[in-house]
Amino acid sequence: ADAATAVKTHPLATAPVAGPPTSVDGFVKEFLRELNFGQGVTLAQSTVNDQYLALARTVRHYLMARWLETSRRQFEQQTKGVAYLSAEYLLGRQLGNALLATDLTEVVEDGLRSLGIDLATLRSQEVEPGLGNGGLGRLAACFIDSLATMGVPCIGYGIRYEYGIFRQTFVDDQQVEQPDGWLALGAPWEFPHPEQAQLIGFGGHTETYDDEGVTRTRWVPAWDVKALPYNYMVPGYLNGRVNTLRLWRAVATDAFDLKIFNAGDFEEAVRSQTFAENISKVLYPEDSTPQGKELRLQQQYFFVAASIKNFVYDVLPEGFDLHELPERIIFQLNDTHPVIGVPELMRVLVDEKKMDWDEAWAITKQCFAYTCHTLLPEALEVWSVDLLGRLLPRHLEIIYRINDEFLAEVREKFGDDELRIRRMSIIQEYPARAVRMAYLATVAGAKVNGVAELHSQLLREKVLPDFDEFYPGKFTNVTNGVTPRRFLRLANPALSELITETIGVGWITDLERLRELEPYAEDEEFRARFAAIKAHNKRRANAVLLERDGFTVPDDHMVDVMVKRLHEYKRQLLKVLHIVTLYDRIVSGEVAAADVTPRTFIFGAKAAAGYAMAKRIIHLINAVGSTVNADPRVEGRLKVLFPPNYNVTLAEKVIPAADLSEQISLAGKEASGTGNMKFALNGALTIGTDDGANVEIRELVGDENFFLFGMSEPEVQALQDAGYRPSAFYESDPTLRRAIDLIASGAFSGGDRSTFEPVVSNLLHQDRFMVLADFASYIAEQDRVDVAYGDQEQWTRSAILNVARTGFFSSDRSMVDYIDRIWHTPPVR
Ligand code: GPQ
Repeated sequence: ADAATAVKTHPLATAPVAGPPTSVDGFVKEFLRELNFGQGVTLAQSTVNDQYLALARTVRHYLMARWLETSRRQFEQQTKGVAYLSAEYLLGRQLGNALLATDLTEVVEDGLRSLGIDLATLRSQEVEPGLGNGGLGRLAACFIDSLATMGVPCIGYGIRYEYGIFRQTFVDDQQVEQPDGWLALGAPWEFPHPEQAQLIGFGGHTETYDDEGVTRTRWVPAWDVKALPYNYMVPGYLNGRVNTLRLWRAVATDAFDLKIFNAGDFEEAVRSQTFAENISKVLYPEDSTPQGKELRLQQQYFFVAASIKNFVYDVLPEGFDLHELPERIIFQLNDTHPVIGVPELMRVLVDEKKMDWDEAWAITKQCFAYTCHTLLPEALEVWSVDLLGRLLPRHLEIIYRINDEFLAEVREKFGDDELRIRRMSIIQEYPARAVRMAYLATVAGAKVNGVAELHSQLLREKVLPDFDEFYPGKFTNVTNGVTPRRFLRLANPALSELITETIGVGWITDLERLRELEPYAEDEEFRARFAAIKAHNKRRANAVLLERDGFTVPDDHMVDVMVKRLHEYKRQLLKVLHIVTLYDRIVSGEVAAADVTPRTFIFGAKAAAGYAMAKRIIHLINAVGSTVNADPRVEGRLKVLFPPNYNVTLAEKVIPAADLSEQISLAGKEASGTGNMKFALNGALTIGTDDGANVEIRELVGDENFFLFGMSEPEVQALQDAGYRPSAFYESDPTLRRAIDLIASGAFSGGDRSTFEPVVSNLLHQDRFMVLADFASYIAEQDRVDVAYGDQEQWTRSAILNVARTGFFSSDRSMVDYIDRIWHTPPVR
């Protein structure tokens, strides 16, 4: 105890020693020290990977003092902060961002050059942590970047998957998934803290006991696993702040192993180890389609329970009065994945901290807020009562009680309206008894938000109308945003430089200042420079695609990009039908090749491994691409590129090169979209439906700088209600018929009519997302795109205005909205 006190009261106890000097010499020394003593090689012996690892660790040193200082200050001040709970963080590469945040890029570049090393080479050595599926995971990464940059205390909590989103390859034009062993070459950005491990229980039963005259419940789990925290730095941009992302890894508990081991069953002991470690083994590659698998529920409870324990027992100071929890923290639920945290906090407060139920509920209701990211009914998570009761028996009891009390309140307000009660119950009865996690989140959350204006409106009107009526003021909107650091400053250095030269550097942390670019749309010289940058970015993307996939993007082509997860609702098929139509126009002789605007179509899309139709669509895109790219009749006019394994790293190269951004989901289906924002900010024009955040993009950039097509959400609803018959569109539209017939004929499958028969027949007889209904409008608008692209001066004007008018979509602004409308954390400095 004396030794501990001596350490804690030492004059140097809390002030970290300064990081290495920021001079080139200081850097070189530190880098070589890491290479020699950390990596254990001389410069001459070192591989690129050695150099990358040493560089990453060197950069960490520069961030470390700020990190320690940030957590020391937060501990002293005890102001309200955010705990962002997310099963996914799609971070992208770390090195470039860390260099940007510390302003070290030039020092490092110069220092490395003096050693004969190229910084860009080391940067491309980094394997990105793909710990997310798509938009939802990338949003979490943007949000924690913004919070650090704005000086808001935030801990991101999540799972350290050993394997992130699968690596996509194509074999015979079809998707094949490979494991993403992102840790294999070393993990220089993480800090394991095994001493802060938490025990997480599962299974077993509950029992009541007498606690000095009070009957209490305790949960007796049947087995447990250890949750080990791995901390990651989340550096703010040039502000000296470094927040923490804490990801949990599952390992077997010693006790569990030992018991079996002592019983003499070594194999069984190893099996149990494997069983425990399975929990954080792999990211579920399902995007917007929860599978209801037991391991998935284990993952959810595992990381949420570890996070809440960590916060309550380790982050809060000793003796903290838990009645004040709502003044200290808000747990933001990123979709329903972490919603099991609601009964978990109740269990901690009532069973462990022996708080009265009503008091605990009053606190819990103020500590959570819920973000919904979808409108698709099949994407709303439910957990069967069977499974929940088996895996988390105490939590199921708590959920039942929350539901009973909630339904009693509903009765009080609306009378014994049994239909309404059944509709609103957290427990669904059919087709199987199950917990509706979105309902639980809505009942428990202080606020519920959608992710774009239209989405939030439809969420209130169509998905949760009873709840909106019951809880006036609970629903709100926060339109998504993207971080300008990664998606403009880092991804598009050339444009960033032009912007900074024109309006100063303020835009990087105050993106609305891009407005100051508006007048330059009329400046011919500025337009020329802007267009030259787009051309430069195309060549840069070309170089990357050539190296990685052997693809070339012709210099004189419009670059037309659709990158996002493969989902029927996103309608990659509509894009395919457009390409087939253009192809058909040329090969049929209807239009002379010379009269077609040359375009290169770039796709990027992963399909969930079990999503058969999505995989067929990938096959079709590749098949159409192979045919089109090999046909001399369309050479130099149409080109289709589908680089496999689209990820954040590739996005950073492809998005700045795009002329046209495809945001073509059926209206009312895409909650927001965030790719749409990244493209507009990088000076692509959008062709899109009135869906998600497209609506807000169009309002901001103006109709004349946006290519709108397709039905509006009310029109979609009306067509649905009237009875949608896709075949009617097929029969009445000869252009559509030709495109579909061409696919059906086997023109893209070596004459085999069966290959794409399921795609064709689904389109003709079901077409849940109304591809055929929007086809004519899409083609007409695409023809207008061609005409518009013919006037390059005007196109560039529009592109500049897209950049100038979309500063609203900074995730910094999203954070301000969360703070004002939901979190009520102290104002941002
Ligand atoms: N989103 Cl429900 C996902 O990426 N994964 C999911 O499981 C669900 C939603 C997306 C959504 O489709 C996009 O429209 C949003 O822009 C994005 O979340 C972030 O809110």
